[in-house]
Amino acid sequence: MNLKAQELRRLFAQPGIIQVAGAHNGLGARLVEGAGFEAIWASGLEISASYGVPDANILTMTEYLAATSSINEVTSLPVIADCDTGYGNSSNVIRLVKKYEAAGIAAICLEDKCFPKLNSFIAGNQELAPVAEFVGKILAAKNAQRSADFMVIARTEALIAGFGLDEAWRRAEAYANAGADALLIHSKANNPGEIEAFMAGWNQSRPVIVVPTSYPQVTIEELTAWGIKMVIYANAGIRAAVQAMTQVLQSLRQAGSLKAVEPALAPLSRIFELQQMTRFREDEKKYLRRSHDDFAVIIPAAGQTKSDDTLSQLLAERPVAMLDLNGKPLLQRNVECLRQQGLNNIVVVTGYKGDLINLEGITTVCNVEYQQSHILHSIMTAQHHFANQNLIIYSDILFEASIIQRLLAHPEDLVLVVDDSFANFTPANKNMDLVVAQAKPWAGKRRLLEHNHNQAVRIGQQTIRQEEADYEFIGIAKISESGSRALKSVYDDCAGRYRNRPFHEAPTFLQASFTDLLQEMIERGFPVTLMEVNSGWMEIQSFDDYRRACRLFSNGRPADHRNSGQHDNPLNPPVSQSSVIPWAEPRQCG
Ligand code: SPV
Ligand code: MG
Repeated sequence: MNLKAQELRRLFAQPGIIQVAGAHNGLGARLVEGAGFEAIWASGLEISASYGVPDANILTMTEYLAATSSINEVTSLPVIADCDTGYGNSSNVIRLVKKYEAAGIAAICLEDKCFPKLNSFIAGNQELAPVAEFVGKILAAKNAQRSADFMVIARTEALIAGFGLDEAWRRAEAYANAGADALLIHSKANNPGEIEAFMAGWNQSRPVIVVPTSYPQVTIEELTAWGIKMVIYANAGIRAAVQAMTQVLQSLRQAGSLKAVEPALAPLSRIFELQQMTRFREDEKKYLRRSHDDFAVIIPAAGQTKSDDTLSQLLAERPVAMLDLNGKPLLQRNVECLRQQGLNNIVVVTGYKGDLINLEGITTVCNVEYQQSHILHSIMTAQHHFANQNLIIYSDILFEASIIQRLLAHPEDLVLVVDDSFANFTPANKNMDLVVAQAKPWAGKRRLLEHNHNQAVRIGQQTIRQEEADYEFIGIAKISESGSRALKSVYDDCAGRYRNRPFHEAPTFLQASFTDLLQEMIERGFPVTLMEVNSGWMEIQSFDDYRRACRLFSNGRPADHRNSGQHDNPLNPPVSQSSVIPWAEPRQCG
């Protein structure tokens, strides 16, 4: 069934004249439909012009069909394909009909000139095909169509070729007798006189179509009065576009500024509308599944980070997440890294100077009790935004994508990213989240980290001495769907029991750290799995950390440790404090 052909037949069957406009692509089709026309003429002239070649069968049938299909695909209107002479003889016509009908085109129009045709308004070379030959093409077309509704329009160029009305009537009648569904009578006269005369003598056996390009003064009322059934404004669209584009481009070139021509430009929003961006967005929402759509990333950034040194001056003005690292806040760098991993649902819990956290595309939730509470409360403030699976990422760390990739692929339910390198130096951070593990790290040995299945036995900041600790929790955790359920239920249970009482290392439940809840889960027998890393992350807890981070991003991307020149050595920045201070510009954290 060809629904567009059915619709075109319905238009022919109803009273009144059908108004049709030409197009050569999907954009033109949308404009024609938007203007209220009832069908679209896939114009050979427009399609050829859009390629910058003459309307003389320079293009192939495949190219015309591709353009016609691009029109048909974006419009609900029936499309009438201008198929010139059929691109060859009757055998070419048979294949053409199969192809156009299969593409959902409502009708084809064949003209009785010789192949290759030349546009009717170009003088000379307008030789007509013998009537018998063209009748053969119509018979071939009608016989090749599959659905009864598909229409074959026969166009006579008798008036164009200068053979007069008698020849036009003779041919029109022969084509009607061969089964043509409608007749297009073309004229290049500068007034509609011969069209009116043709209609006066026409036997009315078939509906008649006209293309008034050369007699634009004719009115719809006149055409209707003469019994014309369809008028095709074949090339108004492309001529309007060429006129407007020429003027704008010339003015633009002269003025050297877009401002001069802006009033003549459609706003970009109009282009987006013609591209159906709204529909595209809705479809994306409905159907687009990104690989990690079932994850939320929860970033607790509510507290005021304390620092012993110069960094505290910066942190007095902004949360650590909004510290500027060479032109971008720390949080933005992390958000970009997460998005690159397909993690788009990012929830940041704000508190201290929370209004500064205003990155595009993130969700913010405010922990109004940030002054009295600690990180666990911040994380759970966002619990209504938890997804099936969740990542918890502290706001004062920087990390490489590879850590997130490994973590996302980790099969266990509650996974903490841990590092044992703290044992090799004296960290600035006195409050490390230390972990005692079931299996000791293989100190001084090379190891395959992916094959190391280890679990936490204890976790905390105060009750574990550095000497007994195996790992440091770096502040990144993955919690699966069942892990998230367990975490919530343990949290709810403890919230009731420990309301104003000490909870592991915390003086009250409200002041609990994430590690206190993890310790509780370990004690309740929930496996807390460790994913070991030996590098690929850093925290910003001192001015020195901060300065190193700025250096790392000094090229807009992390410096390559192996190849960094002496001035880029992040471990030994040669610059003074004042020369690396990029926060002098107020925009950075605003
Ligand atoms: C076309 O639009 O390609 C036509 C109509 O065939 S005309 O250009 O008037 O011949
Ligand atoms: Mg044409």
